[in-house]
Amino acid sequence: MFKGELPLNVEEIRKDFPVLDQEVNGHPLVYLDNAATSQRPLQVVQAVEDFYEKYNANVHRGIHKLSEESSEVYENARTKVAKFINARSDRELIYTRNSTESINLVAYSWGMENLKPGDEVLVTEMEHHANLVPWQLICQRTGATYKYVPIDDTGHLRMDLLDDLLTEKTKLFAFTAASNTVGTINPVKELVKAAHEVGALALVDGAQAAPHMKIDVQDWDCDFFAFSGHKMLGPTGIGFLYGKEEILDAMPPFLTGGDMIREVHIDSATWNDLPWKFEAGTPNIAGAIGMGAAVDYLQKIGMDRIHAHEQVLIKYAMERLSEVPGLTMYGPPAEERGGLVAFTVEGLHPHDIASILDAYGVAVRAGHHCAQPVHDHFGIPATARASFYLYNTPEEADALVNALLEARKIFRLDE
Ligand code: 7TS
Repeated sequence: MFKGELPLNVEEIRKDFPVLDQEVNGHPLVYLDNAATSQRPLQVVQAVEDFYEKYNANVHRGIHKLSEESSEVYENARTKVAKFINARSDRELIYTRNSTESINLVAYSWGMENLKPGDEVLVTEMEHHANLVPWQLICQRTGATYKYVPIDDTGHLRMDLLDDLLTEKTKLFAFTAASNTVGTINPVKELVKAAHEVGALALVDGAQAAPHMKIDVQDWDCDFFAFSGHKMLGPTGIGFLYGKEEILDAMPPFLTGGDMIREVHIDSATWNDLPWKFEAGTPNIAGAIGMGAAVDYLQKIGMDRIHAHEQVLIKYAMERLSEVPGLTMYGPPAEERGGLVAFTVEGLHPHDIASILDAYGVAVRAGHHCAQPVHDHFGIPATARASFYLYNTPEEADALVNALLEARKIFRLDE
């Protein structure tokens, strides 16, 4: 039983998340799949509803009341998100669909323009596929060499190899701030500095970091930062790319068409200012507006407190999980990771684990979590993963453990 104190008042917070208040298969829902996508509070749902109900109109277009209002709220949301990560200005914050699109934007726009044979792109073995496949492809197309920093068996990057891997040939170092599988929180500032020392740019995948900790892109000094709204209480289909203004300015457009232009003639076109240069076509207006409300919500609670809360939860969850016979957890100790843990149980396939947990109302993800190289490293095809967020409780970690003990019984592993 949990005896400590929780940094957050979960009872109050959960009132904003009615979706959590339901039964699944006759048990209270225990939602531990937050790394895949979070739930959204009423405030976010309301903001989206208000837009459609009261002032729906396209942005940056007609000079009429509704369009002016939607444009204003849409751009205010950008300001909120830009401030949330401490960008210097709104011009450095581009709306995309998700982290995947943000990374592809950099790969196609910056990569196709700047990479050539002899250049190197460095990634890491703990990346989500979204930060691997674009670089594999762009390296194939440009003739640049693709390299990676391996991880060790504790789920840390092999920092001892960094000096050899980062050279004057390296043009870009793309790495995650926090792993979605081993959970490791990487030393971002140190990695960015190492990239800059050899003249490379640093792209940070923030999909698993932005929802869970205070982000300061100026302090990190990263050149790009990609993150997704749907993992941080926002709607699906809205994501973000932060980039330093002078770098974004020098990059060619990614997608082209309406909105991203200044002037178009029948045989030529010029580009709009930042950030709109990278925002072709009608954007996800409702998504951006919902995200403004999500950022307000997160900031009201406080990112430091959210991080502290998850630290308490993951420490407790890992202690409890270690009581389950045959269970192996992958990655570093609780203090060095975000609020998620991937594990296997000897004799149980991760998919069987997930379906039995579901029978007890516990939602986890099973599979390779789009991080197959991490699983290759440990020589396993899949894991089950429990990922916590601000509305989770230690009692939910208990429910997870109890359901796992039931799974062992069902598969007669205790006989
Ligand atoms: N980078 C990391 C570290 C991620 O965890 C994810 C999504 C992405 C990038 C891609 O984000 P998207 O919003 O573009 O899809 N991770 C997961 C996950 O762990 N389970 O489902 C999605």
